[in-house]
Amino acid sequence: MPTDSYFSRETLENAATRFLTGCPVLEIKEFGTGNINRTFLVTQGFHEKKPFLLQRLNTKVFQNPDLVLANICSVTRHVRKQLESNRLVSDRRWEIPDFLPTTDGKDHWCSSDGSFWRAMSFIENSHVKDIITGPDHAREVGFALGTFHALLSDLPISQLADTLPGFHITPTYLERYDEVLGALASKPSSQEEWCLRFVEEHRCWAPLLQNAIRQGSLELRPIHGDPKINNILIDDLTGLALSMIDLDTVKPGLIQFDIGDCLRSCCNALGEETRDWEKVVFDPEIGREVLVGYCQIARRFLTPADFDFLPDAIRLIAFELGLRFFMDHLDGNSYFKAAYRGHNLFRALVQFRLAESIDSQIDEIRAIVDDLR
Ligand code: GN1
Ligand code: MG
Repeated sequence: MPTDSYFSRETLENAATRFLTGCPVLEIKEFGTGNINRTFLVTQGFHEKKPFLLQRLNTKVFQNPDLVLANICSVTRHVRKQLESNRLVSDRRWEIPDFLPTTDGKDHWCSSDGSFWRAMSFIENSHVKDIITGPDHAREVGFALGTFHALLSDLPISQLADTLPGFHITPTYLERYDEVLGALASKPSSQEEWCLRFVEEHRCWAPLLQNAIRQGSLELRPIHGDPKINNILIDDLTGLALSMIDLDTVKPGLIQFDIGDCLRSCCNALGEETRDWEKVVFDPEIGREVLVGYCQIARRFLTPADFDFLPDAIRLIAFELGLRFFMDHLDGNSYFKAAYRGHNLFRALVQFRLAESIDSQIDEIRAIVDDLR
């Protein structure tokens, strides 16, 4: 398996041509900010041929890539059918990313070193942002997630495989974290100490959603799995949301994971990559706008229990992501790409600080959720 730091032009071009029909490659450049996969924008040599996205799936994380592709196909097929028969988003542009077949009709290409390559249509005249630009943008992000959930609300979860066992199961992350801690040899730095203390003081949050599933209060539904702000495409022209991208994590789960993940990424004006972690705060007013947009389309299928668990779920998902980053930092950064020394530690500090800020405003967040019921 090649290292994650470098792909030669030759390697990339070799992969790209598997998805091309007789057209030369003009340019290939790295695209987006994903923490797991590598994504490249490929521009083709003939003017009339559209650019497309070439991706190398991280098969250390997605150990069953065929199932990942099968899930995406089930979801996109279902959404296409829904769009033909209902009017949920009939008044706006709404697009679904498409896989491109290889020249011999397959949905991916494996290179001799075992790399798993696939290609997707590039949705033009659209953009993503890493930080919310204002209330309209926040409502659009919420609307996109609500649309995604609404379009999938009648897809039986039996049609989706669990492609990432343990994903969003906070108690399982804690168990692994305890193992990593047990094997730790070096003395923690002051920032690591802060994280260690934070986890110890708040580990009681971890079982909330798993208990809710066990007790039958919440049920599994098809979820996106990674609906952070920069997975929602915005139309350049109208400013309206037009797609949810990055469908690798679609699987059965709780919509609370998705809503929590969306809010923790939208309501942090410094973004999840800031090093200024001490200044990170959760902005409940942005949260309100995201939820207003979400409920505009999703209220019809939300149960009272769905609302009950939301405030705590938002806090939990920030805590969980912090724990995942921190664990990876302690464990040699083998899961999340790290661009500099301490990168995953800073990411952890940001999420823990966010969870702390959510905790200190939990009554206000509860009141916002209650307003929307
Ligand atoms: C990862 O690779 P990316 O950026 O799409 C991660 C998500 C995290 C996210 C945090 C499969 O997503 O769970 O929320 O980083 N994806 C996986 O930015 O673990
Ligand atoms: Mg992702």
